[in-house]
Amino acid sequence: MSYETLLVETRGRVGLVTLNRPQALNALNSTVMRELAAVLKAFDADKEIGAVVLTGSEKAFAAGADIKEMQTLDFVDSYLGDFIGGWDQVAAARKPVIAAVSGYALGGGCELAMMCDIIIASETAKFGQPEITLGVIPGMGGSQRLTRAVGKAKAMDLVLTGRMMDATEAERAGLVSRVVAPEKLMEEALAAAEKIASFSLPAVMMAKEAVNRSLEVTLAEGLRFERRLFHSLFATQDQKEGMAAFAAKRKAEFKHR
Ligand code: CO8
Repeated sequence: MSYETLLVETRGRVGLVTLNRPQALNALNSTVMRELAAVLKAFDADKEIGAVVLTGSEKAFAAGADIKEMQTLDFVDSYLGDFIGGWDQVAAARKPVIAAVSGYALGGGCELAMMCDIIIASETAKFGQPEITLGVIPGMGGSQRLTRAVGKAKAMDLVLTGRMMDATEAERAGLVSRVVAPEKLMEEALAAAEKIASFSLPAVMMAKEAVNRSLEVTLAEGLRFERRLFHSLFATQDQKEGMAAFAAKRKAEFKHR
């Protein structure tokens, strides 16, 4: 399948998706987001894929929603047309998605990275929610996921001033999990994805589901959910294999991966 705005390839058990609108610094529009939802759905259904890496260009992961396409929208159009409705499908991916971020991740670009499960940043990465400078506010989680990731103080600072945060600050704040040299970004992200894809897929998917659940429910509910998933994994051959391999001091050969 070919895409207008994405480059899609596989590297072993890893799906690699590259945003490809260089003329607009990978600005996001409905075509990008529809194609992204479709490719992630296809990877979810593909038994040969265990994890996905989403990246942009060296200069920009994505510089936000496409301002030129948005500028003439009015309230009734955007409300009746459900503008950006369904753009959050990335967060519904069931397999892990790693955002490999180089350069600008602004507005919708930062929100897109936050819909992924892990953000690995190049030292050149710049994160921000500059919507306030355009007379609007974040529309796809910038006020919600960012606040959960970095806390109220820094989220308010970024959302109200529109300033950018560099990779060091983003790591310190807890938005990104690793910062690497620009030339190491893809190597690091692909290696992390390969590592994840080498494990038992049901365990990986349940681990993702459990961590995400913690953001939505009370601690007691979250702990109950985790315990059910934990117990259920003892019904898999991969649990037998993983623990037998440990006891025999050999590498596990997971069946469901
Ligand atoms: N939309 C459309 N075009 C863009 C965007 C954008 N967000 N960002 C950059 N471009 C275009 C520029 O217009 C320019 O095009 P052209 O060559 O035709 O003039 C080209 O990309 C290169 O950009 P610059 O010349 O501006 O490059 P610079 O290196 O000088 O500056 C910046 C880079 C700082 C990133 C600058 O381009 C910039 O400030 N961009 C806008 C950033 C922004 O405000 N983003 C937030 C947008 S609003 C938003 O995202 C709402 C989110 C709603 C939900 C989305 C869910 C996914």
